[in-house]
Amino acid sequence: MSSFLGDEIVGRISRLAAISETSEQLTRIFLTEEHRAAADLLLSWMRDAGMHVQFDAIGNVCGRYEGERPALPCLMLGSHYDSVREAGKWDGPLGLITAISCVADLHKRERRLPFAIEVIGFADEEGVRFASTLLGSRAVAGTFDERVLDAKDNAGISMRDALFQFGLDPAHIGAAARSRSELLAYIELHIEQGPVLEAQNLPVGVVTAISGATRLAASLTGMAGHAGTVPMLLRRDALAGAAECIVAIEEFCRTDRGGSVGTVGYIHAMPGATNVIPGQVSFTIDLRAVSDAHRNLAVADIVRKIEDIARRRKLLLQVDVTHENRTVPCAPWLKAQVSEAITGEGYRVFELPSGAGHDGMAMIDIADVAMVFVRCRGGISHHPDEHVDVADADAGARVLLRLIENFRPRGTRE
Ligand code: HGY
Ligand code: MN
Ligand code: MN
Repeated sequence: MSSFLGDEIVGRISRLAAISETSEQLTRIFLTEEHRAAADLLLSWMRDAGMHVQFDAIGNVCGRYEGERPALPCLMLGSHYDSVREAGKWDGPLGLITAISCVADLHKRERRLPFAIEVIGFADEEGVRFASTLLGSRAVAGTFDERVLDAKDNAGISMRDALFQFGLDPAHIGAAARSRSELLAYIELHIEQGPVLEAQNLPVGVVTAISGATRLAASLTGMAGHAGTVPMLLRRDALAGAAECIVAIEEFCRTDRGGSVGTVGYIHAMPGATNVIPGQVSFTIDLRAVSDAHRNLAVADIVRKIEDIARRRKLLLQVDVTHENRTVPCAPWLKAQVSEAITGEGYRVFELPSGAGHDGMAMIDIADVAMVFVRCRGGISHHPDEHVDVADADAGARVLLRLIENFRPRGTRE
């Protein structure tokens, strides 16, 4: 089957994936050399697609393809180009590269629409380096919380200093903000990161809502000591306490009828020597649920559980919320246009929620949002085995291009 845009997209996915912290695995973190190199490549592709380009005040890449006349409001497309550690190469870049390829196709045909198109690559959706996420899209939405500039990475570098070292001035982040009047809508194509479309034997799906999430940073302080001389009953072992907390979080979520999911993705024990009882442990908690109300109840229950464990073990507990996002519904008027485009490409329309977070959770503050999901093999994501078949990449591109060319701003008569 001829691959309309799929081959170009797959080739670019691989080229971008080669820009990584290490050659063995894909890791591309906010405000690093890899961030800058990836931005340069993406900006070159945007230029080639006939867009005016900009690298904004927080490191997002932005391309604008003018409409029938200058200064028209835009349909904004995009996704993120940072990654988790040892990531797959499709999470983020598929939506961004597909949007660029769609604009390039319009440009090749010298097609201009009654609105502008802007494609934006967000610099930090995953929040790996500073534990706070959606930094690029929050800057665009004008909701960037300056307090996060004091957050420090694992090397103790603050975001403020990292921005300066990268060549950006934190004082200018406000310049990245856009207003609602400039945007007609925000639409993001993204891999599903789950197994549902594969089970439905469908290449694409319509997202109904983006699940909210709460991220917490916990630390337990006990008493370091000699591994050979301190009797077990006299220990205040912070790592054993953290282990009990982690099992309690898993047990809570596994038995929770409200369908919450809890993950401890990072843990650090100090001083970190084989023959020393850990005196200090820090770990993260990522908690999600099908509704915001249930997620908030689950967070409260889990914090109470780890408080009880800390008290019983005579450990000092500090737990802080580092990130919180409400569940964001996709706009019915936009979902209808996504469904039309899917039908137009000959596929059955299937709606599904997103368990993963996306930049639309920030962009909702300045535009209605919609998402197109593309099937990924085995639903695997945040893993090197993450994969999209070229035919599905092509299907996603054809649906997105049809959606763009038939897009009608809200309230437009049919
Ligand atoms: O964590 C998430 O759901 C997204 O991949 N940042
Ligand atoms: Mn991700
Ligand atoms: Mn993503």
